Amino acid sequence: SKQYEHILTSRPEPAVTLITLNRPKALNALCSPLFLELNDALKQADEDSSVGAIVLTGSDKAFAAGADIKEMKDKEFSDVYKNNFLENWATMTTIRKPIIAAVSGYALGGGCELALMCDIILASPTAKFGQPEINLGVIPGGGGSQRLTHAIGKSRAMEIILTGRIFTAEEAEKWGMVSRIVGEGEGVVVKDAVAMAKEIASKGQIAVQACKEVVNAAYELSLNEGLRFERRIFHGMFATKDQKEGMAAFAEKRKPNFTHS
Ligand code: CO8
Repeated sequence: SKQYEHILTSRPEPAVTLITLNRPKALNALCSPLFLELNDALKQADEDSSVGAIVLTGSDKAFAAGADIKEMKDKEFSDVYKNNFLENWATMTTIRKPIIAAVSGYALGGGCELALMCDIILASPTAKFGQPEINLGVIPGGGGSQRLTHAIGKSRAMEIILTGRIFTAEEAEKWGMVSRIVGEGEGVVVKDAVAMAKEIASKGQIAVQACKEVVNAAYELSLNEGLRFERRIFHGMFATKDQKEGMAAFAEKRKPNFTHS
């Protein structure tokens, strides 16, 4: 796989791409070059038909401690407005394959927002989330005000964003922002995320992609529009070989052999 400067990529399972943020000295602060590399690696995995799911992680100490404050601090309004600063963060949301965030340590500011852009968040018991932008005289800029509010509700999101306080893995789980907390120990969250990604990658890729598409539609559409959209996509599944194979395998009491077609 490609050599990058700020991230590492690997294939811990034949059908799983693992992307590791790798700026240990800066607690994986998200500088612009890191983002370009991350987007490139995500697109590559999305286009590789042998990849079924993606895991995004950081280090034991930090998933990511936010956007790079040192890179941002001297920017002027004219720079950020003209160049549409942070616009490329949205690239991640165009990826069709499932992305699992394996979060250990700090996930602050842009780091928390990055996790929220993923499809599933698994947290180590050491995970520490927060939107501390208020302490820097700014506001969340990577979707925190929207995605965190959707994930945990208005009152909690207001508290977190207005006070800037860190919240724990336990709180994040109780509030429904992370799907679960894994066992203690270095590397456990990545191991569990890779196992989950492997399981997802064993399904038919077309149905997996469609699941992601319809669940995400729940954030954009009214209930009636969403239900209609889901039913149309469901109907579309009957044009795939994987539907024939999956249902035939059930009737024949055997395991399906999906061909992603
Ligand atoms: N940017 C740049 N450098 C950072 C960042 C950061 N966000 N976080 C940590 N670092 C650097 C430190 O400066 C330090 O570098 P050096 O050794 O050269 O001094 C190194 O990483 C280690 O950090 P600390 O010594 O501070 O480590 P501690 O264990 O004492 O503290 C903390 C860890 C609590 C995480 C602390 O580093 C901290 O508070 N970091 C900043 C957290 C923060 O405010 N994050 C929000 C940033 S603003 C933001 O994300 C806006 C989002 C905009 C949208 C982005 C698009 C999605």
